[in-house]
Amino acid sequence: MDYSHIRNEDLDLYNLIEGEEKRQREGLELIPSENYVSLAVREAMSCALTNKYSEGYPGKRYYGGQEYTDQIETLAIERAKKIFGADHANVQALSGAAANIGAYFAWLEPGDTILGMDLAHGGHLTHGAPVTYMAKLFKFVRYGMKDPDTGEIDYDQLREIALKERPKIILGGFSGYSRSIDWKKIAEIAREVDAVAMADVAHIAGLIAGGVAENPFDHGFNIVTTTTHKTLRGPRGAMILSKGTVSNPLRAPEKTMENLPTLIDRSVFPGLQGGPHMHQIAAKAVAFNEALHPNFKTYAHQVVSNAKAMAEVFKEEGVRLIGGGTDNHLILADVYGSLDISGGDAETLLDAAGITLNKNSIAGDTRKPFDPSGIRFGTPAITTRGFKEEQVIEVARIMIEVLKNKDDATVAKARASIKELAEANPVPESFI
Ligand code: DSN
Repeated sequence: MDYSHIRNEDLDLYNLIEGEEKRQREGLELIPSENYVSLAVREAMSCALTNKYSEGYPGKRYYGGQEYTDQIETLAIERAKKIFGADHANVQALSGAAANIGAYFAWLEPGDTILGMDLAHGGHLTHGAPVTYMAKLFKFVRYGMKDPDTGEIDYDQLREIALKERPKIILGGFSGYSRSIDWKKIAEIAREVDAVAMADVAHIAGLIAGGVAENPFDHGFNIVTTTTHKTLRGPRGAMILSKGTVSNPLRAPEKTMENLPTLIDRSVFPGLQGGPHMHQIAAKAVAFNEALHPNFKTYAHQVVSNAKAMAEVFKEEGVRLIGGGTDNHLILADVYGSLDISGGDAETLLDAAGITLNKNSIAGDTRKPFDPSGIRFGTPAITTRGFKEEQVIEVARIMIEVLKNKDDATVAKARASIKELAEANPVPESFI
């Protein structure tokens, strides 16, 4: 990207941006929720649409001058619907948290109950962590894994809690879970207790788009939320997809499943947000077009093959993996239990070696969240760089060596190898 105007106006900021560009170029990104977007997505993010206000929805805005914005938002909506087989897409949600909150308020009243995955078993902050405002407004009850070593979700427990608590939403989805979810089972339980089945697929949206993970809509889910910047490889942002009919988004309809799309639109605007970020919506449209390209299928399959290959190396080296392996793009390893290093120290050491990942609590963790027992890492970003099994196995071996030896010499040697790997696999400018 050309940053000449920033450089002329604000050298301090320019230097910091350049530093981050270099960090991303020379290191390897293994945070499973991060990725590299195309230059087309970045161009859309910095285009003139950032100047525009567009409260409302296509054809029903509160501001003039919507000749192009209406068409841009419609493009993003139609592409999103096509990718996920949805009846409706709200592409205005600014972030994953806003998408989830928007979906909760579309269907619930304060005090209502949501049944979601236990945070310690892989659920997300916005699925009812006690520190969130949502946890003060709604009652969250939780299901979890039967056994962290196999990762199988306890669907009997899920059903029992659903029958007892009668939640209005049953939520499937995660930010730290490496196995597949039985969407059909969850949707069946939701129907049994007359709840809306909602999936937060933020982590695996790209895998669904690429046909390598199951789509909750194919199994009877009513609402699917997702961020757009993880495996889906778009700009930071989110969307809410739903099944049902669409009426006037600015009128309050009855709370019926058929009206979910309208309830969601009203919940996002005017309920939760003001003006949509039209540059972000344009960038989503670009990314959705890329996700519809046949190349994206190849990418998504490689993301999973790479994660499986890395998981095997860790297993061969005797490292305990939560879930016993991976079906998706991420791996959760108990480094404290297996390699006698805390998650925090592992993150710091690997950072010094040029590998970025995050410390993560594991089910039943005896350590504090800020320095837990686990690390979480994954393959979306390095797969975008073109890494195949051979290279990710090399990366996994380097990681193990650093975590086992824990000394400066090993870190320095690893850093040199990682830089070499990164330089041999530059971040591509476009994907189609
Ligand atoms: N922060 C994201 C993640 O890393 O999984 C989820 O919002």
